[in-house]
Amino acid sequence: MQQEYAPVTLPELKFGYNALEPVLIGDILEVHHKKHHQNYINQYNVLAQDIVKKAYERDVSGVQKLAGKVAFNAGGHIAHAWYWENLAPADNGGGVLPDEKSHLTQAVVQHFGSYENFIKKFNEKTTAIQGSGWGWLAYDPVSHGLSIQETANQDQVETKGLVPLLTVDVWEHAYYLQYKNLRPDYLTQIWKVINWRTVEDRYNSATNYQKL
Ligand code: MN3
Repeated sequence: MQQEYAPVTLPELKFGYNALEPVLIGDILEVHHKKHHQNYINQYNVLAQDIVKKAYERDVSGVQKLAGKVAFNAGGHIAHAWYWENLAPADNGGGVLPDEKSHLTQAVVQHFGSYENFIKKFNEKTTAIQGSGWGWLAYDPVSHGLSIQETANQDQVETKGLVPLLTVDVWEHAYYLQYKNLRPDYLTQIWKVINWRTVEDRYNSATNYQKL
């Protein structure tokens, strides 16, 4: 007998919708979290049950047809959950770079020269994503290297075997209400509210370094 399906639920933000102003206005954050993120979760919950049902019915073709939609909505949930964790109000750690002794800082300097250069390259590459997608700082557990990655739609760097450390949503719904078509302006401002502690924690966890 099948177990009862336990739906995925929307993770709460660790800050209020207005807490990232003036970088991101409250309207953007509220709609983005309550509507967009919630919608990926709702779709995922329906599709996850459908695909399990098809699998139980040995409807392989039905499973195959749903798989892409499941991946899209699962990706939408996973990426947004990362994104919210990557953000923090400017008066509560947002934008504060890790200190120079940190393992993450050493790796960023080794791979990009400095945080300033990393941010410049990240913004160039992420601005250039055509249509909707995400920019990432990712760790490769095989080469131990860091890289900037771009993915389309709700695609995840984990499917490339990489560990996501930082992600920025560049779907228009992430900035349009405030920045209109100016994705580069959104990307310039977003670093003021990036929660580097979470990036550092993920790096330390991925590399098994102890937090300094
Ligand atoms: Mn989004």
